[in-house]
Amino acid sequence: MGSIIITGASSGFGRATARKIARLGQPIVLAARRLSRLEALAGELQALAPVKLLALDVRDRESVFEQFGNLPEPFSDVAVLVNNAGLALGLGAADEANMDDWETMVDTNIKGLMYCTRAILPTMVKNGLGHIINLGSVAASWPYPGGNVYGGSKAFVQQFSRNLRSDLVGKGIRVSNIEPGMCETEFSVVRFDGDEAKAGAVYDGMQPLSAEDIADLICWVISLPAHININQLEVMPVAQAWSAFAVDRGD
Ligand code: NDP
Ligand code: 8X3
Repeated sequence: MGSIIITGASSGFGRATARKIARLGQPIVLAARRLSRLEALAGELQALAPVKLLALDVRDRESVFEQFGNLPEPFSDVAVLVNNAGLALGLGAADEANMDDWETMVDTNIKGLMYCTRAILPTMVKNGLGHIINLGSVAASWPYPGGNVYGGSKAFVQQFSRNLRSDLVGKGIRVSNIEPGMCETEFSVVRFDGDEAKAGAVYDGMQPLSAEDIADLICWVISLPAHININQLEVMPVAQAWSAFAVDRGD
């Protein structure tokens, strides 16, 4: 029975997935920067499953390889990696965007996900068994004003997930890219730099997805028989859909 690593387990999808998956009793590794949050979560879960906490910034390549490479028993044989840590910063137009925000999104959503994947893959290949679950977004496929680098980073996740499948075919490893639309977590609070009112307004008068909805999907994807690979799963709340093209009529 291999272990399950969840990055970004201190909030939102990661925390909800940890809560749900702990019921399986498999060893769980919870990773995030805010260790106090992980400690509180471990307090809830350790009666259900062995839990290991990692204070980890996925942007720190050395730390990712060091911490993932030195997991003790019974956590070292990783069966599932949920690459969930990620964020959006800002919703401004590209010509006004903050370069630091752009770099943080690239470093976290692209490079961090790359490091975690590369650090764990050799174990999975050696075992001939594994499942990488990446958290993409509808923003990977559908542009919206202010989505610029965030959407670009999730487009990387989409294509990287597919290319991983190409590299890993025949090695017993599954790769799934879950692409949610609007979901009320701390995502918008982070995007709007802690402005709770602005974040709350995003979900005013509509029913967004919940973190538990996404956790259910992640657990379902993992639970499928080993010969089934969900490549990509795009999910939106019913209250969200696409809009017409913007057309500049010069007025
Ligand atoms: P939350 O803000 O609630 O959770 C994000 C998690 O990512 C936190 O646990 C945070 O932990 C962690 N994280 C952020 N930066 C780092 C870092 N450098 N190193 C380690 N962990 C980090 O958001 P969600 O749960 O909504 O988001 C989870 C994923 O889902 C993200 O990849 C997001 O892009 C994606 N997503 C979200 C959608 C939504 O509408 N909510 C829709 C589509 C995709 P800590 O700060 O403690 O490090
Ligand atoms: C988060 C969903 O629609 O804000 O990835 O881009 S959205």
